[in-house]
Amino acid sequence: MTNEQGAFFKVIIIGDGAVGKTSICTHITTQEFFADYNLTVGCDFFIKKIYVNNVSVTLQIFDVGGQDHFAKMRPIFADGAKGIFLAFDVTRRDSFYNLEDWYESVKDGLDPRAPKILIATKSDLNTEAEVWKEDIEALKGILRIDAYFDTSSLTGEGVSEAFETMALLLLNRYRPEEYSKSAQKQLFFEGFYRIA
Ligand SMILES: Nc1nc2c(ncn2[C@@H]2O[C@H](COP(=O)(O)OP(=O)(O)OP(=O)(O)O)[C@@H](O)[C@H]2O)c(=O)[nH]1
Ligand SMILES: [Mg+2]
Repeated sequence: MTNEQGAFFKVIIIGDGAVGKTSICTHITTQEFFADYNLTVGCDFFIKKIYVNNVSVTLQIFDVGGQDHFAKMRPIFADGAKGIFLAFDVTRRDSFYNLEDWYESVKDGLDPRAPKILIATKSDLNTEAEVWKEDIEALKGILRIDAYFDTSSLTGEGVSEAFETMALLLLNRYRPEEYSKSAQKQLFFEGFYRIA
């Protein structure tokens, strides 16, 4: 595995509407933050390149629209994903409890080795928190979560750490012949894409 070849992985981010999935993907790719809510129609995808120990890791992040209206499409977008972020809004307890159902709806399409990273969003609104440490510890056990991060797309807290950890876990879980970018013949540039 040479540095030039690099690694390429499809990952998905799931969670209820308005928890902040698109915001975190936007933050990791362009460092921007938008206060207005524009719901994701179907699915968007983002490309992010991260270096781990001098290996370039390209993440193709499928940002699945969380509104119920798009529920039927979830398994389609998850198909073949090599890693998963499960996102909940720390100020909305319902978004935390819904993650078990979310995971059920996509798990058949995931690679069985897929790293699972649990993400609490909106940590800048921590004074309004409705989800506590004990709840999070319990869910980590139930879903066999690999890593957990408190994040804010407004302040940037925890965002790069979450994506860097995903890249590291992916490199550790899969074999180079599976993730080699040239083997997958994928040509993408960093940024935002919309699936029509
Ligand atoms: N204060 C604060 N607001 C946030 C944060 N992240 C997202 N928001 C706001 O939450 C709202 C929803 O964010 P989105 O990123 O669009 O949510 P989403 O999960 O992509 O929603 P769907 O596309 O419908 O699934 C927007 O108004 C964002 O500005 C955060 O870290 N802090
Ligand atoms: Mg969205």
